[in-house]
Amino acid sequence: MSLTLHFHPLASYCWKALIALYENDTPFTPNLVDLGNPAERAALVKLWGIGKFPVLRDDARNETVPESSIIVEYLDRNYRGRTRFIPDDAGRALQTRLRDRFYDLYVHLPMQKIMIDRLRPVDKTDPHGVEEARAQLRTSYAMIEQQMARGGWAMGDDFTLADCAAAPSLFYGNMAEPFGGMHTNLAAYLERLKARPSFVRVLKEAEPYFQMVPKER
Ligand SMILES: N[C@@H](CCC(=O)N[C@@H](CS)C(=O)NCC(=O)O)C(=O)O
Repeated sequence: MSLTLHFHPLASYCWKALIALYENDTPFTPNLVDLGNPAERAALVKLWGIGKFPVLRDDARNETVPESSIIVEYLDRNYRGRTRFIPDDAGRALQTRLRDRFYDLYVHLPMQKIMIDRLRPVDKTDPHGVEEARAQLRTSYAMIEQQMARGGWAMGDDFTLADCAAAPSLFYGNMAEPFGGMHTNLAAYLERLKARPSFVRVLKEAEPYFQMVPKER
């Protein structure tokens, strides 16, 4: 088995890579990294100086691939399966990458901001930054609500990279800043994602760690 995923089962960006691997039953060796363990953190930093996961190591091709979107695209290119993450059509490929950027930058990052603030010492929290993140999430939710009026996946009929990005960001986003009753298309999209077998598996594997998710104070 040439692929190793360095990850943690609770980490939202790692879910993106796991969903892609599980979609196509791509064989890989999971390496659970405990960032609280200095040796394990140092080993991750050696692979990718930024020290964030997921990181995919491919011994067969002698490549180390960081960044969840790049990992999913790398799998699509080199370990292609029944689910294609980037459409062949150049225009649709660009739209797919745009939706992936949208979910990472305008849902995932503000969600992380809110969650990580909960871990800060009480005298070091950033209420203004958290309020900005909440406002960003509400703007993004309203846009997704319109996009998803047609049902289906982020790009329509086919499950793509954009859905790999949407699943973790919306799952945790709904915890950080709940959708509220008026976003029915958005809520229905998250339910479709949660019923997708690849994501069902990710959530099941994360379950033993869910008590580590930071709670609102
Ligand atoms: N842009 C990166 C973000 C990765 C990221 O933020 N990973 C988080 C876990 S979800 C992490 O490694 N956090 C640990 C840290 O920042 O020390 C990606 O798409 O992979």
